[in-house]
Amino acid sequence: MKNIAFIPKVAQAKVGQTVQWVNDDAPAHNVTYVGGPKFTSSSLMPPGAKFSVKLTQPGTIRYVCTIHPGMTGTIVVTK
Ligand SMILES: [Cu+2]
Repeated sequence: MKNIAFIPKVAQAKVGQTVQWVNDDAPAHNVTYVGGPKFTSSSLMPPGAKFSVKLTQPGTIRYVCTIHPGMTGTIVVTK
């Protein structure tokens, strides 16, 4: 997370991999599940906080930061 955005906005990953978000920004953010393969959303992440999710099934994950409108991200998970 940087400049009120998820970077990259769209990521590719494989089942079995773990994705990690790092808040490399000044404001706090969160990672909130919207759709696709289910994961448990993060709590509020202050600057420097890390959050990870293990990818267990294929599909297109959509998530947002609920604090900042337009701060959205996608992970395309393939086998
Ligand atoms: Cu945010």
